[in-house]
Amino acid sequence: MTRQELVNVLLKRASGKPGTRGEAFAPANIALCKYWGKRDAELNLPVNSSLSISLGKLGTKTVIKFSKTADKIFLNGKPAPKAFAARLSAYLDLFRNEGQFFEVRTKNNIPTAAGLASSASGFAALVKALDQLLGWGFNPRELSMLARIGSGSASRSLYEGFAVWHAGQRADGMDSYAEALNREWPSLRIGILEVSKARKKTGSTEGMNRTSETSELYESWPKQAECDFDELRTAIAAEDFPMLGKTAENNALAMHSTMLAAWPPLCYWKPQSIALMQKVWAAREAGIELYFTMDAGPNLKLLFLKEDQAAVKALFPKVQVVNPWI
Ligand code: 2P0
Repeated sequence: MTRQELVNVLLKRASGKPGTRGEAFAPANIALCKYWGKRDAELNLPVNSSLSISLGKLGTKTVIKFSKTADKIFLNGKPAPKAFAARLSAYLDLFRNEGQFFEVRTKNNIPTAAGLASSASGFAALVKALDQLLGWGFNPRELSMLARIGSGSASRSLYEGFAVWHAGQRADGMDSYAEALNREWPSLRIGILEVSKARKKTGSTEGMNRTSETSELYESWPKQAECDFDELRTAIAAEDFPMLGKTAENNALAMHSTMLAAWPPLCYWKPQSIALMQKVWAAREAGIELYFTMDAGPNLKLLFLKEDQAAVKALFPKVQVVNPWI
């Protein structure tokens, strides 16, 4: 099945009438059980289910209107870079009628430098704004499927707080959607530790494809991810922070291990990333309940509880603390 065929199936369910404008916000999200590997690259269907936490007010706001001539795409108040605009226009092709163009203004309030201004909040905000402009009247599950075909992790950015993205089994991906866990954990905090602002050489899509095609260790990944997904759900239900932290950190390190065993090898870490990991391990040995997770990049995201915030800030003066619940 192609993306266009999937979109056509969903659009048959649309109920409303087009308006003149759409405006929406979607948060960035950090996976505690990672999405790493596709069972279908065309439809962005994942090998494993994943679980994330959204970053509250940090994310993307997007306004969309119709445009008379060509698409006009702005990022943070300026005409968007070519590659960004091309990716967005190609996505909009899935929805446009003949001769229809769009004006899209998208703004990130995530510090781009922290490597978090990913495609996730961008595609989620765009899909929500499109739903308003084109009057689809879709529910969050349907919107998460549309966001998914823009970028897999965007499916989870439809929600605040914890979100799960079910891998599903169907070839058409109609059972691969995200939903909210609807479970608040008000004392949970995320700390962003920036290691590098540089653009990564290998994007996530290429990275996960190379890993699943060449890494012997990838064979063990789906099984571990499935266990971690269940453990995290249990930890969240029980508000068991050590269990959550341990599972998330181990999941991230297992994902990075599959990459190191790929060929050519894939290592997103910088020397400073490793130094920071070791600092986290030393802090834990000294009795602080502190854990980390890392995505396809060199930056660390710390996980800790509000009561340890002062200790974490003392150890990592540059940490940017995010409260996911506001
Ligand atoms: C995640 N990542 O679960 C994992 C962890 C990176 C490492 O989702 O190809 O940009 O657009 O579906 O969503 C990044 O992958 O990839 C990602 P595509 P996406 O957050």
